[in-house]
Amino acid sequence: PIVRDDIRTGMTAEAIKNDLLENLYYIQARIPKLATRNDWYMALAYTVRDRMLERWGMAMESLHQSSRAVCYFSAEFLPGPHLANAMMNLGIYEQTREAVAQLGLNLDSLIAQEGEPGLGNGGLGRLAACFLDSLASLEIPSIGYGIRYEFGIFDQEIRDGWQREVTDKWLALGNPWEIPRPEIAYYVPLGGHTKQYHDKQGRFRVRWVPAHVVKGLAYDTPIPGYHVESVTLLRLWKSEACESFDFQAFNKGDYYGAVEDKVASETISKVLYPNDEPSLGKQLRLSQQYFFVSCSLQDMLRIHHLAGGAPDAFDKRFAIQLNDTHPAIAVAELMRLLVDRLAMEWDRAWEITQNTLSYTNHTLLPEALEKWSLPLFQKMLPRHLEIIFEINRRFLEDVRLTYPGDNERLRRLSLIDETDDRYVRMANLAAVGSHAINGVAALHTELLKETTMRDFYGLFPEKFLNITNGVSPRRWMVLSNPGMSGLISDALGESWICNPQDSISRLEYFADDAAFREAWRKVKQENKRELARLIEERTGIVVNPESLFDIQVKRIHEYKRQHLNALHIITHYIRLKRNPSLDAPPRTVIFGGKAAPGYVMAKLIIKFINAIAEVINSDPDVADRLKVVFFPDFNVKNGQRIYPAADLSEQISMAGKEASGTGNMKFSLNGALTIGTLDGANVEIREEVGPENFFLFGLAAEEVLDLKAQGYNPWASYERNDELREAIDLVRSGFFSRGDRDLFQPLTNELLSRDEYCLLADYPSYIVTQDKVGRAYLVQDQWIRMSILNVARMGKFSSDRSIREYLEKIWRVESLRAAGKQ
Ligand code: DL6
Repeated sequence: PIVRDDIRTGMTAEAIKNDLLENLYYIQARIPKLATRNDWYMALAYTVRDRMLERWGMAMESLHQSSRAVCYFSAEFLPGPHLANAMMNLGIYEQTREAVAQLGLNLDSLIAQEGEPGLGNGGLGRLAACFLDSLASLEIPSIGYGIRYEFGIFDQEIRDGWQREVTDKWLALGNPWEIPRPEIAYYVPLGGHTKQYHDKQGRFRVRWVPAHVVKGLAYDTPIPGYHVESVTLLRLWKSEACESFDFQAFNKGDYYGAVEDKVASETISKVLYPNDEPSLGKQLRLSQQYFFVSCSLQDMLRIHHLAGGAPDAFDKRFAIQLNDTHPAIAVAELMRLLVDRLAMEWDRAWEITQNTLSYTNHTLLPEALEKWSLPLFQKMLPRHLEIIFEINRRFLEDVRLTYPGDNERLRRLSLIDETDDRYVRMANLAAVGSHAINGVAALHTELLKETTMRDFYGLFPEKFLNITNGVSPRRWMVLSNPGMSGLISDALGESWICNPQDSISRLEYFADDAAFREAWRKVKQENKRELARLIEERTGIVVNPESLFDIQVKRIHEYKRQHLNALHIITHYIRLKRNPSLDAPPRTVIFGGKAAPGYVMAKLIIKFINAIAEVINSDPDVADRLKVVFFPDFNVKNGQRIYPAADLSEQISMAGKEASGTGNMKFSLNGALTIGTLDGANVEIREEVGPENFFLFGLAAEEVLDLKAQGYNPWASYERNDELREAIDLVRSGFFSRGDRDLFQPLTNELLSRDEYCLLADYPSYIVTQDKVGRAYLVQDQWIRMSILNVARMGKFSSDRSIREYLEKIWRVESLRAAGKQ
């Protein structure tokens, strides 16, 4: 990094301290004596941000100059707390620690003060954040575009074992990381109708006459790269009324009517929608999607124009990645802007649109594939519906030529679903309007081609490719697990941090070094002690840090099968009660994750886990052998404490359902061994770490399909397996619900009658494999070897590798370094 000691943003402890005091006085308006912890945190955040802004200036300049930039369109970004990550990336961690210590403050407590910007639900939003980290670290000219939700994902509290949702107040104490840009604002029309006319050249044109217009304001957050001079821009849009008052209404004395429009407009960026709930009928969600996409495209056209670019060269300047279908309306909006606003011919506009856009699919779950009812669409986006009809007309004409007479196929490919009522299919729109379509793990992409997007694959196979997800080794190793990262760096030097794929494999040699293994074990032990302290603080449960930490943290969903894990716990409990001298290591099973507020079964699963925990944790017979914890409010901040402490990572979704998973990568990169099915990226993780270092169980995706095709009968599985029957009967008897036999009936009934996610079919092999895990853990030295080998072989799963693949295969964008612009 450049040393600038002579100016305000110097990198020495002295310069940081001076800036910190200055920010405390002049931004927080506090003297040290009266400053609260939050004042100090804010002043420190501004101090760190100051050190990014110079780089920011350079980044903005190069964005305006560069030949091509990446724009990542995502309705969700889950960046996690910024402070510590920014200090690490800027290389000022130790100087800052010293600076705050000189003022009598503790850096860790200031870091802990930062709330979580929860602008995402889980995997998809967190992936977007890892991608921004990699884009910045690889010095790629790029912008992340999204929504500045006033209320992000809810905070989770557990009351009497049930999830309680609490409003997320992430902006309540101020957000020092964002820079409001009131001058960067765009008008976004909504509703109304369209009018046809002829322009001066006599050409046929369409004008949209909206019913109302909202304004989008830009809020910028700099995302620093690791030890580079570059930052990436995260630009989030906040909605506002165009005019704060409707003066006509105001003059008539209708004060409340006048503010109504203001309130309605601001609602658009108010709250993040939870996933796992059908989007049908959620008008606000469609406005959110359109709102942020329109602001972002208008912004890109402005940047392009300022740089002197002609509209015709838009696709040379920008590559847009659609993160799932949430921003898929971009296909119609870009067409509208090019054709209606910039008077471009349809065919050329269509070429530009397709060249610019590419689409990532993140799910095979049919209920997650977005579709919008036609009347709703018509009411809100009448012009877009016309454009979509025209795209569809031309597209289906081509399809007819390729498959004459195949009306069934035509119906499936159409952008309009006419099965029951009529809907706009957003995945079809994204597929037709993009030049590339990718899945997020090898298996997922294959299944996408064979199932969900089979017809599109048949039509344009060349568009399809796989890019397996990855995670940032900076946040998920260096920052979260300094002990382990330090050991690796002592052994290998630091090059692995930016290039794990090439360099971390050298760690394999150290697996044979007894002293290294011992050091590794101690680091894991310390991380577990830390987590045990946190668990006690948050839940009051005391756990033994010497026990096997068996962890499943992720959204609660039936397909992820947290209840299969629970069935294993019950079986293990029954065995321990029966045979106190059972040869198995003490275990602590830890769960974490939120359930969508309207997902009744997921919420019941949380209650189920807590109910089991209550009984087991208070049973003195198993006190030293088994503990169950539900860690409340799983988020990025808590994840940073949880992943490094895991011995065993539970990746037990029904095969064919988890698109990729990224938690599986975080665990393994922190030295946990995986028990998992052949699902999502588990398949590739197993390939990399070696089958001998991975605990595989369960049906493969094809076997699941076969089983279902034959007519799966879960009741037969229940009857066939004594331990399974005993476990389920114990639940049904009310043993875990204070005698209430009804409480968990929806859960047991589903398992015994339908068992959509094949828990009972996979139960026997899961139990056998868990036994294997237990035995392996008893041979500690061998376990540690496997743990080291897991980390050594996980280099592929860095998000830098994913981003390089996007760059080469889809975006064709050069890094600033390669282009010699820095
Ligand atoms: O690709 C990121 C992440 C995957 O790792 C998960 O497997 C997948 O479930 C998640 N998908 C979603 C889809 N939401 N919608 N729509 O969150 O993406």
